[in-house]
Amino acid sequence: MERSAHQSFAEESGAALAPSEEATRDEFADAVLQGLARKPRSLPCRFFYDARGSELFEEITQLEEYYPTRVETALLADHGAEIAAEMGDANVLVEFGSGSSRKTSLLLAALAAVDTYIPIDVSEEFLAQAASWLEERHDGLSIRSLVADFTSIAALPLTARRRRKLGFFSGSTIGNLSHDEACTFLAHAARLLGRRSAFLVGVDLKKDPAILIPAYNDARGVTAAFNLNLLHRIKRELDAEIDVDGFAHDAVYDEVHGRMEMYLVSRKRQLVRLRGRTFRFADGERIHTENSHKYSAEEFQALAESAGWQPARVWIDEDQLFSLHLLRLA
Ligand code: SAH
Ligand code: AVI
Repeated sequence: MERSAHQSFAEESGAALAPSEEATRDEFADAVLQGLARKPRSLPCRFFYDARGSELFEEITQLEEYYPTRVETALLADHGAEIAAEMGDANVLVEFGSGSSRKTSLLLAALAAVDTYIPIDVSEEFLAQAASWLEERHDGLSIRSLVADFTSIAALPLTARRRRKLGFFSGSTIGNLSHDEACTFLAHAARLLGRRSAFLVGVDLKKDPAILIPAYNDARGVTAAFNLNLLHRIKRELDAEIDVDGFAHDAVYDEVHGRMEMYLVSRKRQLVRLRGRTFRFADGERIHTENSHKYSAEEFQALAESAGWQPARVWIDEDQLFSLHLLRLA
């Protein structure tokens, strides 16, 4: 694939570049066919984020029950000066899964030496909107958006080379990876960011399931709509035959793995047809759509160390809901 061509063009234009629509659709179709054929059935959570899915995620972040965004934003606002004291000479901010970049603005306000921002996200429309929103607020900031899967991106644009970089991975998106995937990702980010860099990672803490469950099953049904949008997307983009109303959202806490799990549950016996294949669902049969792992501060630090990072600081709110870790590379 023309990844390097995309990146060199990005280098010249600063535009957000994406693989062709066809390549993206084929990758989506392959993942859905494989995921529905598997038992138990599962779909990768990165496909939640089409334009509608990203909008619904933003709505989730405004919900009373969904504390992570509110608490992490407050941590960034309260500790900006301390973050700057640790990493204030960084010139390039590289964000993984940047979404709306609302939290980024707080970080940029604290980090005076940052002149280049590289947001990486699979949600193309959202990247473009976020870039114009940030451009209006941060004069002279150069933005190099990359439409890419952050787990497999090969290199950063040339403009980041030999400059001091701070990585940012907010929202506890790292919790959507398994422990092994998170370790592989952290090691991959260390290679991308390079020597003398640091990484600021937002991680949701383990807590009472009575707080977690409503956060993933809110009273207004926004999380349900976010989960079900994956089926709407499959129907819309892949021309699948699916009765979306024949599925329901479910969210449970798995104590053993320390994670929230989301499912789409078939409300009846039914068939789903896609690209010449038929999938038979029993009444009550589930499709697993997302894990959200929760970590104690010590568990996350041990994971980061096993990936080659040195834990430097951790900030936690007084209710012990969310943690913000600063990791360093020698
Ligand atoms: N960081 C933001 C957004 C979190 S939502 C915040 O804290 O509010 C997760 C974001 O990661 C979405 O914007 C989604 O499109 C993106 N994303 C999820 N999986 C991804 C992947 N594998 N590669 C790149 N972006 C991904
Ligand atoms: C993006 N990610 C960290 C969110 C989470 O909490 O796992 C996605 C989400 N799923 C349901 N609500 C929000």
